[in-house]
Amino acid sequence: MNSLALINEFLGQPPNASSHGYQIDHILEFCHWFMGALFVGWSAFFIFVLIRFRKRRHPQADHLGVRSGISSHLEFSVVLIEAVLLLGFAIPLWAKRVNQFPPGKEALVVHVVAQQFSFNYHLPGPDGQFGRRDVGFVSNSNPLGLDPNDPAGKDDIVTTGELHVPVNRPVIAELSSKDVIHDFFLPSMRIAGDAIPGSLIPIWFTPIKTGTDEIICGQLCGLGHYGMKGTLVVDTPQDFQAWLKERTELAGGAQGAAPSPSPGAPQQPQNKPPAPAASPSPSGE
Ligand SMILES: [Cu+2]
Repeated sequence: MNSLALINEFLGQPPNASSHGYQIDHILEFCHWFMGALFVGWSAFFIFVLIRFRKRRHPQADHLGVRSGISSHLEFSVVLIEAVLLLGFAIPLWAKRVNQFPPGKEALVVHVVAQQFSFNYHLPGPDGQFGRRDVGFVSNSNPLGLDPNDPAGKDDIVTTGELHVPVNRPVIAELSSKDVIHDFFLPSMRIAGDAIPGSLIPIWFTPIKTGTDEIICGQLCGLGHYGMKGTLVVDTPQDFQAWLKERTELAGGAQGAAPSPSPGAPQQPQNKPPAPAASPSPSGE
């Protein structure tokens, strides 16, 4: 297998660090070797016919062409190998990635909100519940628009640039975007997913190695796209808990400092900018 794996190294793939990544690596390796064999085979055949059917030897064209069945057999084998790759490996692996999500209780769920040109991460904090978000609350100090009146959001953790996850535990990342289409790409986890405005797209992976890896944006999303990089830190469970605690304390401090609306005011969206009374909102907001 090591000589097969050479091709991934040659292509510049970072070492795999996720539980499913080896399957993707195998498909990549096999496809590249198979395409290499096809390239060499067809090139040899091309050179062979150039020499074999040169004009000096065959001044008259032969209108019957090839009479042996060898080319049909060859083409059938190529189709067969490709069908096995697609039906036997690629589609089942894809189905597993998009259908068989780990149960929410077992996994770490994180909201990934892309914007030009960074990724924001939203974790639920110790209570395990995500606070409500609303575009009306978005500001420089509140990039995700967390509702300051929602008690579930008080302990939420919001970070930019660096995402911490624990090792050997499934991570479900729910992708969304504030502006254009981005792509949350974790090369070492062998997973990527588009972040599309108006959509919530979940992806999942299980890190199997601690360490620091790169997060990049996989869609050309604007002039600053090249700089849309982040860091994925895979911690031991203890380190992850310590990080969570530290971030929760930081978040608590920040939330406490935020001005809260008067307690007697009517309940829900009093922080929203008032909509003009005459025009009903077409978005149904
Ligand atoms: Cu981007």
